[in-house]
Amino acid sequence: MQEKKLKIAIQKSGRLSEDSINLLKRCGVKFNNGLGKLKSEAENFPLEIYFLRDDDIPEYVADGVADVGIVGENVLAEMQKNVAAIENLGFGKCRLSLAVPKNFDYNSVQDFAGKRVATSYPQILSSFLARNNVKADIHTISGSVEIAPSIGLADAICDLVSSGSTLFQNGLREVETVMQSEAVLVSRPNLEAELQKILEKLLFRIKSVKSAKQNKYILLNAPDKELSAIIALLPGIKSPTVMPLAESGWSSVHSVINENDFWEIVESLKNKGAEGILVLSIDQMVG
Ligand code: PRT
Ligand code: ZN
Repeated sequence: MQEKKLKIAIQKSGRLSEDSINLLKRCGVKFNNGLGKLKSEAENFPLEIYFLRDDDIPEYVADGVADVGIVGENVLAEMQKNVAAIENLGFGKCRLSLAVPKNFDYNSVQDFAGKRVATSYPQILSSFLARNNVKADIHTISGSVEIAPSIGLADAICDLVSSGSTLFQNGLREVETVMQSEAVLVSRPNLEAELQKILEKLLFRIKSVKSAKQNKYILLNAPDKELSAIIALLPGIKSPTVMPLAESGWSSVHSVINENDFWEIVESLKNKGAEGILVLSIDQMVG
């Protein structure tokens, strides 16, 4: 009997494509992602990869054309399909925000009452406005939302923002965050047992890749008299590895540290006399 394959839909070309492909590759899945391909079969994992427009992914997953997919939470919330987010992936981070022209005298969300707001996210925006008891006139447009106020099409916009430079270049000011978003792995509910098993295998690998990205491997030389203070700075997974150096009075210390604490810890280590500090990225961190 032929082995069943899990079908995953990822963005064909856009902001999530490269990170989605890299994530699968770091999970050890080998496949050909040649330009213009619609579908690819993994060589060493029971996975079929579909390359699609991001807006179509929730529907394809809900309809069972694909079993799982990678899509922004913004698209997932807008499309309102019967698919569940099962894992945050840590890339494609942005926020959906309301922005007004610089000369708009803005005080509160009530100022949108009766205003024309251009957006590609009418569902998310209308529920946000309803939650705030504001009645505005939502104009749905599919692209270049940021130019709507300057051409007289709208009084304000609701669009995705990451650095904020697009808003700035168009003379707009961000005033309310409607939602935060990042790429998520989505699945259709009630996958059959065999597919669920493959998904769990993939998910285990995804989690290992994610925690590897959040951590760094650190090696350093520590003067023995400061060893306990240095060890206290480095919790490690269980506890740091300590080995004597050839030169007496010194030890080599190995550990794993969280990326967020990285600079703080390195500074404290130097203050305690640590030398030859090396920091390496981790490929996989299992269990
Ligand atoms: O062709 P397809 O339909 O697949 O792609 P698309 O053009 O609809 O989507 P794409 O590739 O632009 O974005 C895919 C997903 O990336 C989005 O759904 C978000 O989840 C995520 N993402 C993250 C972003 C941004 N950051 C982002 N900055 N999507 C769009 N933008 C745009 C935004 O619309 C605005 O035009 O970038 C501009 C703002 O960026 P800053 O840096 O100037 O603030
Ligand atoms: Zn799209």
